[in-house]
Amino acid sequence: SSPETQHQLPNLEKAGILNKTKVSENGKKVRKNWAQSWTVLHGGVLTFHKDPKSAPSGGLTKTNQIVPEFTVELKGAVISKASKDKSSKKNVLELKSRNGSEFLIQYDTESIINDWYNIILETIQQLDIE
Ligand code: I3S
Repeated sequence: SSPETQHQLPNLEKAGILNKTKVSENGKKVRKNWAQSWTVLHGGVLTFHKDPKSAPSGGLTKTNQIVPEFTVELKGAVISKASKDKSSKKNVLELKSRNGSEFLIQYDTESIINDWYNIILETIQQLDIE
């Protein structure tokens, strides 16, 4: 197809360790469960993987290392810096998906959180203009 009709997925990609918790599902509040997560942004989708430490094997087997737990479609999502009442932790982002799921994302190193904030925001904006 011609370049005009090609729908490009955002080519923004990033992966790293973050702390995350779901805070709502289908618009309903759920109990926080903070855990470390190998987090991958690829093709406009953010995937949180299970904390290997939570696996029965303690993450010592290869198959338990990278198990997806939640995926968030960034099209139509909203990312913001969380207000103080959302968490007692520092450097917290709030990610709301179009289908009513809400996650908090946190990391003690501010620059790491800022990098994630910027790339998620940029991805959402790219998906908006498609
Ligand atoms: O927003 P909340 O309810 O104060 O969140 C805290 C609780 O989820 C707490 O666990 P319990 O559900 O057992 O009370 C967690 O240990 C805390 O980490 C949560 O608050 P922060 O401020 O860390 O997001």
